[in-house]
Order: sequence, then C-alpha cells, then structure tokens
Amino acid sequence: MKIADVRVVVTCPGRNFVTLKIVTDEGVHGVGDATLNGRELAVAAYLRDHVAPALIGRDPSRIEDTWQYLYKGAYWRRGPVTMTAIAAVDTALWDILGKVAGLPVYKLLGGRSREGVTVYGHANADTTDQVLAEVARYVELGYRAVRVQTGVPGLASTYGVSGDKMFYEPADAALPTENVWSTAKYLAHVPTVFARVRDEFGPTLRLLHDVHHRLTPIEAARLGKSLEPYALTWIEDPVPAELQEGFRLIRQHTTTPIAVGEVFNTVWDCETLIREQLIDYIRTTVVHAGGITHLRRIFDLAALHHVRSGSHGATDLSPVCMAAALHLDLAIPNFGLQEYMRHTPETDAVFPHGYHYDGGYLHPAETPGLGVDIDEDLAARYPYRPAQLPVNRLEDGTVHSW
Ligand code: KDG
Ligand code: MG
Repeated sequence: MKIADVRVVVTCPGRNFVTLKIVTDEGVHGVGDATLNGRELAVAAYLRDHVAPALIGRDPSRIEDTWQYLYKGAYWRRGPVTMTAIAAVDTALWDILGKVAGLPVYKLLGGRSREGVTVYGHANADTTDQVLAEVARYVELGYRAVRVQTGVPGLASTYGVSGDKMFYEPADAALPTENVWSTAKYLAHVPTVFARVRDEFGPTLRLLHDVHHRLTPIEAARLGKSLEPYALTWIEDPVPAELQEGFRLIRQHTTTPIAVGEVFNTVWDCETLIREQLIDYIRTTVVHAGGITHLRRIFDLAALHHVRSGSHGATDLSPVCMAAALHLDLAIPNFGLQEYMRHTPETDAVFPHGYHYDGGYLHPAETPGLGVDIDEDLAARYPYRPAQLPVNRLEDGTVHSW
C-alpha cells in the first residue's frame, strides 16, 4: 500500500480548523488535526508546500520512520508549526493503520486500561454567584471534575470568562484585541471564589483552575498556598514555562498540584519538569506535540516519574484531535484527566465522529481507526476567517503573558 494523495483542508465552521487527509492507492484514508490557533495558515503552508510532496509513494504503515523522516530530515527541529504538521501526518497514519487492521486505534496502543476517559468541563462567569450556577450545571451533566474561572473585580475582562458558556472561543478578532491584567487584584480574589465553591459542592468534586502563564514563581507559590484549604486537583500554567527550573521555587512552597504543557511541542520542553517531579500533570496533546507517536513518548517518561496526563482539549483542537487523544487516554497507564470543551453543532457536522460523552466520561469510537472523519463538501462551505488570540497588558500598559 502506498500514499497516493495528501490534502490540506482549511475550514471555519464557527472557528478555523486545519485538517490533513492522507489517501492510499487502495482507497483507505486517514485524517489528522493540524490546527494551531491564530497561526493556522502557517501550518497549512508547511504541510502543502514542504510535507505533502514528500509523502507521495511512501508506505503508510511506516509510522515511526515517517515521524523520524519529518523531524530529523527537516534539520529545523521542534517549534509549534513543525510539530503540529508532523502531528497531523502521524495522526492520519495511525488512523489508516487502524482501518487496515480493522481495529480501533486504542487496541493498537496496547488496549484499554480503563472503562472511560474522565473529562473536565469549564465553569466560567463574571461573578462568584454566577459561577456557582455554572458548576452546578456541570455537576448535573455528570461531570466529576470542573475548571472554575471568574472575572476579577476591578478588571474589565479576564482569561477564561466567555459570553457563550459552552463554546469558549478566545480567538475573537482578525487582529488581536487587548485585555488589562492586575496580579494583585487576581491573587486577592481567587481564594474567595474557591472558598465558596468548596462550601457549596463539598470536599470530593475535583476542582481545577487555569492561571494562563500570568504569575512569577513566587507569586504562583503564594497562590498555591492560598488555595491549599480547597484541595484543588491542579492549578494550570502558573508561570510561563520556558524556564523549567522556575518550578522548583513553586514546589518548595506549596502542595497544590501543578499542571503544565498545553503550549509544549516535544519531550524536551518538559523533560526537566517531569524528571525532577516539578509537576503533577502534563498537558501536552496530540495536535501540538508531534502526534500519537511522540505524545506516547512524553507520557511514558511521565509514568516513570509519577506524573499523569491531563491533555489540553480546548475548542481550537478539532474533533480529529479529540478522537486521537481519547484512544491514547484509554490506553496509557498514567492517565489523569482529559479537558473537554464541547464543539458547536456546525463543527460536529463537519467532523462526524463516534466518540461520545456519558456521565462524566468520554468514550472513543469502537470502529476501526480513530472513528472520526471530515466532510469535505460541508467544510468547503465555511471559508477561512482571520482570527487571532488576544494580547494582555498590565494596568500601566506593559505587555504581559497571555
Ligand atoms: O488557543 C488557546 C486556547 O486553547 C487556550 O487558551 C485554552 O488555556 C486553555 C485551556 O486550558 O483550555
Ligand atoms: Mg490552559
């Protein structure tokens, strides 16, 4: 069997997605997510211009060899654009392998290690009173874990608080919009929110919070300490993680668990964090970390060091990525949690899929391959719309991490 056709599909059913479709000479096809929020066309061009021509004629079952060929062969290693492109190829090849073998991909990865994939949802609102109602909504839907974000008194807008509660979309304009941030106001407010949530929902509901890279290590240490009475499952991205050593300082001060990694692309971005046990959950996911092949490597390293998975699953990761993530989540021994932000009905129609939610768990499709596809005719009805992520500034105008 040989690869006969490679297509890059860019579509915007409410938000932009880039999808790679690989077709073999025997008519079997596989799909891979190649979406990099706000930089979609860079990955589309990388795939179309530099990767697709080199795939024609290759044996689709040589997944590892193709991964190494694209990673080492390009000479320019790592980086979000390169690793998203490699991820798309890798994911599509696993999909093809599953279809050829007649097995769902999780069985090729060693089979089921659990009955379902525990997911967390996003409760967000401007005020604490409102967010309590949002948490209650997720609890009623059966969720066992909920991420909680609120507005901060004195700030006009805050990360993670959206108008449309179920379908959060931060890429909100053709050019970046700007938000204003105050660490002092934030640190004073967050513990008061979790005090109320714990009081209302008791000790066992798993609670999470995303700091979105906005603190310094000592500020993050203070936040972690202030949240210890509320026993969070994790605080996420407390500091920008370019400096992995920065987490040592946070660890010296707090027992609040830490999750990091949605912007990482390779094992090298988290190797120190994992080896020194500076984090508890690694949030890398299929589309931005080199596909199933490389993510499996990250999770295996993590397993050696008592670090569990907690993969990114925001709406800018397409249903193709979600399907692939679920197969890996089901198979690995050190699964922790899977983020699950629901896609809009328009997106679900463009990407028909067999995974389904039931009582706090997601279950991958049992059909051969990944159990997800792209409807190219429907996708063509939603042309690309430029959209970028916002920029964050301190109250004095200094550019701050978003
Ligand atoms: O594209 C950026 C989003 O995926 C990101 O802001 C969402 O932080 C995020 C999360 O935890 O889902
Ligand atoms: Mg996040």
